[in-house]
Amino acid sequence: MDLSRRDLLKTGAFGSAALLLPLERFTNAAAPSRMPASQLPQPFTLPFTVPPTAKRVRWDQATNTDHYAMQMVQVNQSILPGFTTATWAYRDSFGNLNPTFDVMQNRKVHVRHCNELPDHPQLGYAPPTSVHLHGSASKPQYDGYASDATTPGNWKDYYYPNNQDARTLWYHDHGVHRTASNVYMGLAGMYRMFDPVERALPIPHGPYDVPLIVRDAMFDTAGQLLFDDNDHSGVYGDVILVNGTPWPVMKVERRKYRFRILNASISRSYQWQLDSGQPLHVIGTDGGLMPAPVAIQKFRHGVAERYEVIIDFAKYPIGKRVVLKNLSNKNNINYVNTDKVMAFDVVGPPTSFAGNKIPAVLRPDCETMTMPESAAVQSRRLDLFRENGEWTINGKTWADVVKSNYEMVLANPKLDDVEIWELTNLSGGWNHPLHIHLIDFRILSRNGKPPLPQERGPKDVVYLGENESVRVLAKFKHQTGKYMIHCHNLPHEDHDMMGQFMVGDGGDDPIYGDPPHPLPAPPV
Ligand SMILES: [Cu+2]
Repeated sequence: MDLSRRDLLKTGAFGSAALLLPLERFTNAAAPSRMPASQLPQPFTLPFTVPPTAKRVRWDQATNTDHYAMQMVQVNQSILPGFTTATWAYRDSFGNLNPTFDVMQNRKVHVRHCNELPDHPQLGYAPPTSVHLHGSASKPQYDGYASDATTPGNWKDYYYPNNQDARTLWYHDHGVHRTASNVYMGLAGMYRMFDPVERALPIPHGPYDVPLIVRDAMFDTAGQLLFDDNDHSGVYGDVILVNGTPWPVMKVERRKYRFRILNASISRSYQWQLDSGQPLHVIGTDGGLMPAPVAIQKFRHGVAERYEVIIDFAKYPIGKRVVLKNLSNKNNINYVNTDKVMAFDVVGPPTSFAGNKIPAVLRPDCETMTMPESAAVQSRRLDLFRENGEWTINGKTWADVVKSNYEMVLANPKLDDVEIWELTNLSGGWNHPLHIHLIDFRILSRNGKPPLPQERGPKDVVYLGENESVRVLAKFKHQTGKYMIHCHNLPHEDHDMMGQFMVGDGGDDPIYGDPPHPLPAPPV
């Protein structure tokens, strides 16, 4: 056991927000000025790209495991024309940056993550990292537990079972009290899990199944990323990036496309609408396919939520441009071009008609969506509010969890118990996209009314608008042990709206279950 690490964790030296705040405030105040809007690219002038696909190092037949080796590195990338920007990325052993993992259900994945990051270029800290695969029922020590920190010069293994239903997951940093600025630098990517049910549906697959990782950012006059969390309330940039490109334009054929939209922003929520007036057909939510598709003119999309959406470009003539707009929601800070996201140019007839349908039934038998409310054996209440300048859940913070030596829990369901949790944002002035790790849930009601149309699928993040109260039903299956619950507006998470629950009494230890090791890492 690394005693110095244990001591650091116990004394909370990684985790004391109070110690870190004055430095951060000072550094923010000294930050250089924002690039003027006139020097930013015009929307729909840069070509759309998709992230590369992650390449494994080897496949081990005996354990049915794909092995990947990744480095977290600082790399200069061209984001704004005429500038290079220092970013942080996960890089696979073939040089792919923030690649998309494509995984078939029941094929296990092992990823060795090496933290080779320098100090943060603006804030000056040495980044503690912890990689969370969001949407995966991973064991506690592989779930990106915030205080399971891998500091620069160390590596850690992560193992993923991939035994849930097909879904859109994403991997991102979860380092304690530094998640917002670590993710803002670029530590995020997509992870798609497929299964036979999803493969057999005549929905768009292959080149017509397209990741849309949407985030905002702002830049200083030298083209470097500028971090400002507005006194821990939120980070709101004036540039919208889709798969890393500002307001791109994508060439499409006259047929249906499936877009996996991930809101990977730090704080911004979106409200999608097509300028053509055509509906968006939502077929999937955080936990995978909905029981049935929902056609909707516009919908709200909070941080960390995933929505799979089909858009039918057969409705338009060749030469037509369709714009994906952002109508925004309350509590965002908007700029001149944050009301638009990307454009689609219809350029030709389909080269394939495969997977060109929206079936009336998608996944009717998903347990999360079919288990009855009467199966619940416990009801709990989690209230989200700000107290003494800190964001809290039931008045508690992650600092309280650290102080308790990681013992304090907000809930302790038994393995396979079904529970109803009532989640309430008690305040005006803020929204909280609340994420519960490990489990999928079904939204039973929102403010006493049925869930919103786009929310009628399995979820793991729920948007809690001002004074909203949402009841969710969840089965605490797959793993025992301690898992986090937190706001996914990342400055709220960092300061310090995060707690934990424990499934059963035991499970592997999230910090000492498989701790990091000093670099260099052996081959996977
Ligand atoms: Cu929040």
